Amino acid sequence: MRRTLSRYLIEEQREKGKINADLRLLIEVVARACKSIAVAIGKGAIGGEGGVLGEAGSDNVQGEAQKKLDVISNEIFLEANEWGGHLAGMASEEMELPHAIPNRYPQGEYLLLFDPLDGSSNIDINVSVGTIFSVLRCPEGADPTADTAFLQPGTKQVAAGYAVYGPTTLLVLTVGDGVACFTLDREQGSFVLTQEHLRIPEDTKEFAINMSNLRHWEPPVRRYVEELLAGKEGPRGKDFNMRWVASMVADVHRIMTRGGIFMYPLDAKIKDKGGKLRLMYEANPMSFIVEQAGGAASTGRQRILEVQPNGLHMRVPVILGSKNEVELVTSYHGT
Ligand code: AHM
Ligand code: MG
Repeated sequence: MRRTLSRYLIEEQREKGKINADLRLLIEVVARACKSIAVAIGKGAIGGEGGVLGEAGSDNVQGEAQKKLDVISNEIFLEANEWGGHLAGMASEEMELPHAIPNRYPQGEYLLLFDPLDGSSNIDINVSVGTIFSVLRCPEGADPTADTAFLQPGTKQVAAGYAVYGPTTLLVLTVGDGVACFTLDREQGSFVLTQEHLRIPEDTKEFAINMSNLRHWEPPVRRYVEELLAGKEGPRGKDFNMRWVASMVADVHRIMTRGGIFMYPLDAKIKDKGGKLRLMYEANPMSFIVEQAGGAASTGRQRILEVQPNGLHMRVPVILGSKNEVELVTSYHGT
């Protein structure tokens, strides 16, 4: 019998006691929102007035030009999640401030953080993009309309996941009980469990990094990558392969499938910002998933999940994937 996402979640609630009914509902609603985003993306140039591809003509809080689908995906997430009664508040990579749950709806105990459309530079060229989300509990007495309620380290996450909109739409999820992968059955409209207990091999021969930044990296990362590039003749004694999709979801999903190391380290160009990727919407949920699959995730100097956020849109260096490789890069940082 096919196990759908709904069935998986009911088992996590009823048989394993890992989640409660509200968190189950929250994840169901997030999955539904991902389905709607998949439909919108699938329409491409024939969606709506003038298609859904291209620029929206606005900038987000990060000062980045928004694509039409960034805006559409953000709206889908907000609308799907605000009325269910399971949330105290939401925060999005696309919005400067937390989104308050309108008074006309009941308030719940959870906080939902998301990057509605990650890798959006790939939309117009028809390459995989995704959605990343993270769930925290709203601290007792905290105001969910204020940043401070959300500023909790990644170790506090109660669930995290991502959807990849590729040749198939996948949802990869953890509720702190390992990682499961679901495939969207487009005819039935449901996510079907296709892999459970995902494990990332501890060793790998594949790495992912934007090599064009090599001259800007710090010495530890440069040393590590130069050793990989030296191949069989170098200190590692084996050849390494390189892949870079430039959609974090797609690059991380490859690592979830066959191992590897993904890096978006600090470099001289982005040093003032603290890194490229955002802690709350990208680094934390991905690190939770990777650790749940036996991998590791570090800034080079600290376990990502232990970073105390200092702002909703804080950025961090990200090094994650196969454990032995992440530990090696971290050791080069002298930690
Ligand atoms: P986005 O959230 O604005 O799409 O940016 C994040 C993306 C990641 O998905 C990806 O790993 C990285 O930016 C790619 O960066 P680069 O353009 O340097 O290759
Ligand atoms: Mg992103």
